[in-house]
Amino acid sequence: MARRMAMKFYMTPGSCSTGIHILLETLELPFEVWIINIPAGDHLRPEYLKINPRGTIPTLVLNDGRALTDFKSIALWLAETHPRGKLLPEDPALAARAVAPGWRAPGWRGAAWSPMRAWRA
Ligand SMILES: N[C@@H](CCC(=O)N[C@@H](CS)C(=O)NCC(=O)O)C(=O)O
Repeated sequence: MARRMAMKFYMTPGSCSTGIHILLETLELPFEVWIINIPAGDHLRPEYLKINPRGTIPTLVLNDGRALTDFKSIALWLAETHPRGKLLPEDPALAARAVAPGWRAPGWRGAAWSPMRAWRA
């Protein structure tokens, strides 16, 4: 029997990446979890920077090897490639409205804010 490919999900428990973890579980997708220990500096190791040069989590490596390295991009990709999960409204106008304000709301991870970034300073 053919084995289903699993995406690789790089995350830190208790961080913003938990939101993507919930989406992956909600959609019942096959994925491997790779823990990135930020306090230990895993996110700045060369092998991780090869995958995500920004050195942040979450990262989702797709089955074709491409890496999505931003919370909002991953969430949008999941919503658009798995419409049965109804993560976004079917009506494009409503979906646009749902995404636009969400870009600034806490539920959709804000790009500029990071409590962990201070650890690097
Ligand atoms: N724009 C990125 C930022 C992600 C981000 O800043 N993640 C934090 C954890 S919540 C992180 O990786 N911090 C480590 C660092 O900035 O050094 C996104 O929205 O995915």
